[in-house]
Amino acid sequence: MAPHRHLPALYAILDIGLCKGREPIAILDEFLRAGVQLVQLRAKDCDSNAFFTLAGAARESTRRAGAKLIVNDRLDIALAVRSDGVHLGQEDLPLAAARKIAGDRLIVGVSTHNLDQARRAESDGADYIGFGPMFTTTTKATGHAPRGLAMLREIKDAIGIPVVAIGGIKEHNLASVWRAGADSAAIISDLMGAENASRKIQAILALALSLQKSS
Ligand code: TZP
Ligand code: MG
Repeated sequence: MAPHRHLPALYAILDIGLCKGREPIAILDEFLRAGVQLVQLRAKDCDSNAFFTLAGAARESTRRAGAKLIVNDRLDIALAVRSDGVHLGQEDLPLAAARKIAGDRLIVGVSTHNLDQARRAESDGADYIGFGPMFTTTTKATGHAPRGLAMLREIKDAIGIPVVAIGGIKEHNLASVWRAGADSAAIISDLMGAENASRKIQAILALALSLQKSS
């Protein structure tokens, strides 16, 4: 994989709906200071204008930190702020259409929930897949039962592009997900709700290092 498409072991998601009155960019900066190398910006309840403004600020912070920024859902905003990538769900713009517009300028990730979707995402040219929900999560009503580690392993064995596991992943079960073959683990609530996010991130990155996961 081209170096600029490399995914670190921790895929942090900054969810604007979980900021609890805190300034989103201050949270992002704390993540980055603690060593996060890739952040997805997820803003389900923002209008386009607010999402664009936030994404622009997130772009500045991530660029300063030398970290990657992935914009969730919105290819237009990803392109407008020159993020590193965009993340698309099964109900978002189809991958082929996104590729036609973005060409090779963006990392394009696709959410998948089963083997068929994972294979299709790979053959349609995704740079990585999200796969989950791994475990029970209350952050998103996914409509899917937890997939578990055995299915993660099956997916990893079946495809060649990086797999980002997502859903219910926390500091305490993270190692199991990496050991089952996830190239990266996406975390929302365990980071957004952390009393001390810096300490949690540093512990997670130390764990990744001890398991020889790249960051
Ligand atoms: N997609 C599948 S599960 C999920 C998303 C966005 C939510 C993950 O959040 P958490 O808090 O890390 O379980
Ligand atoms: Mg989406």
